[in-house]
Amino acid sequence: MTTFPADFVWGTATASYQIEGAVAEDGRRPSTWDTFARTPGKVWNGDTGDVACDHYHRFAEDVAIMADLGVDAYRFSVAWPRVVPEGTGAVNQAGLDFYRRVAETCLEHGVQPYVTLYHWDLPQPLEDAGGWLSRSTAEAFAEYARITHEALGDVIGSWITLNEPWCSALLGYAAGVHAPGQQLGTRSLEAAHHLLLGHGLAVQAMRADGGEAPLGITLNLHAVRAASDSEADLEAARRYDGLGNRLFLDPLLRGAYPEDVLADTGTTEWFAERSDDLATIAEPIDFIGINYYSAHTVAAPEDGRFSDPSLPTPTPGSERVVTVDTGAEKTQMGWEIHPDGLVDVLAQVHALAPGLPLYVTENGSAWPDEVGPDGRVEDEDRRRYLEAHLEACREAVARGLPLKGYFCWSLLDNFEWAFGYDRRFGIVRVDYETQQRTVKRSGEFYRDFVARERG
Ligand code: GBH
Repeated sequence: MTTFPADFVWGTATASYQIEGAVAEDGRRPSTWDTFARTPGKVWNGDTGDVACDHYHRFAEDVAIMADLGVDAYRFSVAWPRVVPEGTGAVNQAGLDFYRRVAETCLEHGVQPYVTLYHWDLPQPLEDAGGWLSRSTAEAFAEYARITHEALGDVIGSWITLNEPWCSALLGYAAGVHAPGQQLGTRSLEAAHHLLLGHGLAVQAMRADGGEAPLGITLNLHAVRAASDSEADLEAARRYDGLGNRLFLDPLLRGAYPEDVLADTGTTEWFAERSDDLATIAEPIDFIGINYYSAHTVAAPEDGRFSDPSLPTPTPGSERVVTVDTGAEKTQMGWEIHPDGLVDVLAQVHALAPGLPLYVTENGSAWPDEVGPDGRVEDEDRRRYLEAHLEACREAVARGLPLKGYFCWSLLDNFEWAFGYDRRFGIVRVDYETQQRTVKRSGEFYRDFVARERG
């Protein structure tokens, strides 16, 4: 059996708005997610991130739990509205101090801090000025990245500019199920472009600031399979892969947008006018992070089964694609479980950028787990999902893919965006009444797996 390299990084991941709470403390100002969560009907049960896991006050306990689990690294995100509360302008030192405390506590426990600069909490004033539809947001992001890099460069092991720009652009500006909740169809691709430009400008700004820490970006990649070899189904798969993966991978790694996707969405001209940005977007990076949850089998709809192109869709230009239920087991999110899809997406990126180090920066699953009478959480479903995907990572390494690390999503149960607290992804249970943490069976499994692999 292949063993993981000795320097393979084992980690856990979280994101600021999902865990911190303390949304009005020490100078933090509202983000688009504060606004969205307060808008009736947007988040299940009216949940907000106001308190969440109270990590802002309990981070030391949470880092200690990671140390007990024996992980090497912690991927957390910095909240832009803590550091530059209005999006541009005045810097809030208290915000930077908080993340320094988190990072230093990690280092004291031998846990390497990996920072994501943007995990969806855009300062509200920037949204009011056009959000990611506006080019100036990209420039503001680069300035915030420079400030944060300058302040924390000595304690951060790796920097990730954006988390999942596909979600920010398509779920935020097309499907409208994430903040800012807009349904603008193909204009969401303009948001995608400004996110990618913001990434490139941020990489340039951080490079100019100096330092050795590797710089990268995290994408949520969709493993895509055609339901059959028919031309129509292969075409559906091309469209789904185009919007879900290549729209982001190609400009970042090849310096060019996929022409078929622009043609499908009628955006060729808009993008042509901005072709000068591609050199910035393709600024060389040191690694790419991949968030992987599921594989998607797609087909062309039969007559009469076209989705209505006027309805909001996360995949504008792919209205003529249906997702097929393969009968595979699903998690509580309804996402099919396909561990081999993880190997597929890693191979897809590797083919595009041979030699570029790869990290799985998120992977995990939601299940309706419960605390048993003995106080234990026997989350066998989550444990099995985790084990199967860790074995997929082993397979990727065995095939020679340059996979350097794995971060389990998530350390803690947390605010699961539009689903509020109703979905639990943690390997550590959070009781939202008492804020008590309980390591689940899956967490113990991860601890033992990592210990065994280290030898
Ligand atoms: C991640 O996004 C986020 O980074 C993280 O904050 C979040 O808590 C975590 O996942 C769990 O959701 O086509 O209906 O099968 C995940 C992005 C995008 C993954 C949609 C699943 C397919 C849904 N997700 N995707 S579906």
